[in-house]
Amino acid sequence: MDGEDESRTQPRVGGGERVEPPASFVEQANVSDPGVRDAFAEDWPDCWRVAADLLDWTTEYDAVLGGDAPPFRWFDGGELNASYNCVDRHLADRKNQVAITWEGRLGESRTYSYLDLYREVNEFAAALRELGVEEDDVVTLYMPVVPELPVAMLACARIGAPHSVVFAGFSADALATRMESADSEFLVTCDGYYRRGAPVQLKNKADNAAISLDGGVEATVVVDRLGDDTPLTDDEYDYEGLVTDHRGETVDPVPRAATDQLFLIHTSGTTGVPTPVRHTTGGYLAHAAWTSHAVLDVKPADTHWCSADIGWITGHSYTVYGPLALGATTMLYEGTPDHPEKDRVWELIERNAVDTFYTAPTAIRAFMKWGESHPDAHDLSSLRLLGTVGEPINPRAWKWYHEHIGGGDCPVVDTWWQTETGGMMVTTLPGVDDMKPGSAGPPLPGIDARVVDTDGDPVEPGESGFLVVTDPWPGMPLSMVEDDDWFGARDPARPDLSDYDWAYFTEDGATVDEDGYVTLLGRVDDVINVSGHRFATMEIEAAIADVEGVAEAAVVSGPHDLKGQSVYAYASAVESADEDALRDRIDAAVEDAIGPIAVPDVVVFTPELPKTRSGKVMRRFLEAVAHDDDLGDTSALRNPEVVGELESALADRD
Ligand code: 6R9
Repeated sequence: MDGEDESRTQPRVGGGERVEPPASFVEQANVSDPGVRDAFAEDWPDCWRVAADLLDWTTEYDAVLGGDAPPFRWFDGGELNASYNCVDRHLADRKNQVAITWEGRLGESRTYSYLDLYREVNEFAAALRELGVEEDDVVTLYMPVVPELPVAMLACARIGAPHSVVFAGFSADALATRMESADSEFLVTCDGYYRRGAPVQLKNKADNAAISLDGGVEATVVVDRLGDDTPLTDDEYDYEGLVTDHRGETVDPVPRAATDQLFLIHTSGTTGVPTPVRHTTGGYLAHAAWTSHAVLDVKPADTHWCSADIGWITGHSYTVYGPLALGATTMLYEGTPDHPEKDRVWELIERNAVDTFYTAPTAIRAFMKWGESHPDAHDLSSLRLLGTVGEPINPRAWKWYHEHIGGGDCPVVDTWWQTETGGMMVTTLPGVDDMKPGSAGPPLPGIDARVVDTDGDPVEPGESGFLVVTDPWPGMPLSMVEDDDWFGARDPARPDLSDYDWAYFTEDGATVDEDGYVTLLGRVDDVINVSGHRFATMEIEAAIADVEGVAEAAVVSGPHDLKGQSVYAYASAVESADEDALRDRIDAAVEDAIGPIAVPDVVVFTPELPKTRSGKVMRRFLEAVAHDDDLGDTSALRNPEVVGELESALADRD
């Protein structure tokens, strides 16, 4: 990779710096009209036609946006099928082009052309129907990143059955909670998968979840990933066997209303109870396709790699639905970035000549730590655009990514969005806007996102406030417009939005500069962002509080070089408890309740938690201790001596 740097850097007003997109990129960009923001603003909401135009509709919509109050109906009256849009319609032009290229953990690869994908999606859709899945039945997909996962998603979409993907790293309990919350009686899973080359069992977790479900599971389909003959009961089916039984069958894609549910996905709300977020067929798909086109600059001839697990929203929108709707090749990777070697990601980019790469700051920080010798050993010249998502990226990591991975001539898009938004909301357009390392950028055209103070008024440039979205957008979830409680008061630290006709508070803090570029400051609710994944502190606390020997527990976020934030748990033990044994039990309990990813990085034992006179745990102090920050005024505490004890407990640990 040569270091030729076409982009210039210059000081920016208000500090930081600006990086212009390289002219060679702008020339070929899907969206490069500098007037695009104004054009969208003048023609809102009809501007969103450009997104809908990327899709094929079986029935044209009557209005771009129906309803000026909830429930909003994007592309009202229109009908379409997501599986048709992601598969069938590409057959005419590119039936032999690779739709999915999969790189497995053991070094194996598999490719599916659009024709292969069409066949398997149809066959599996026929199988699901035979198992009794009807339109609007929710099918849970508890699977690692194997090609059968997008096949199952598209097969569900084909028959109008919403899918609910549950990340394979979640525990049996977490799976059961999500199946119950989604009222889902059908499950597709794997016997297991490989982690760092070693097999991990998954089916037994699914079995344990099924046992705890009141209604049980009507049918379970098992993908054979490990190759050991897992014994199956009468209501369990082998994936390969089902597909073979239905070989050559086709299933007509069911026309769905634009406002019909395409899928649901759970996210950690502040309350600690996983919240189902239900996305629509028309608005969501249009939003995912448009942002893949305008922000990731994906073209049909491209190989796009989004490194997120499909179990998270990022994988839904930018591994599966967006790139496939555009007819591109999407790459799936089952493994970890440092196995078998720390250059695995660069080797895969070189081998597959990846054009657009989308990953998370946590990964970039790890790459940086491992050093540039790993990317330098590979030819990364196929890359045209780089993206990040999931948490704020610090300017140093941004520049490292831009220089060492992009060779200085790939724009970097820092895309802010959420499970709730369905797709990107705040980011530069790579063919239009200058970039400012560390700042996500302006809201996308057609998106009204702003930073407001506690009164709901826009803040002055340079001041911080709350990020809110004050107009509906196509990728907004059904849950948001149907559930009045969605905006219910959850936190005293929230802005007053009563002056707006409608507004959504994102629970993120942010600042904005004089050019309208938004810099994210992190969550203002009790949600921890570990390696780009959301967990409510209450969810983890509940698991710890249940452990025998623990009297009381509180969880806050602490700093972490690589993961962004880490889970700090404070626990007071009952007198007789042995702390080492307790720590093991705490780890096991969190792993059982949620999964290994949420296990606390630090557990501090303390005789008591710091509390106000009214008995409320003072999280602010726990956070300050975790961050080694100044404690400020401790006079509100009933037991100020505890803070000193906590500090020395942490110091002993280091
Ligand atoms: C897509 C996704 C959403 C939360 C969000 C925010 C954080 C996401 C970010 C970012 C700063 C970015 N977040 N992208 N923070 N800069 N570019 O990650 O969805 O898992 O629901 O998380 O992630 O705090 O509120 P989700």
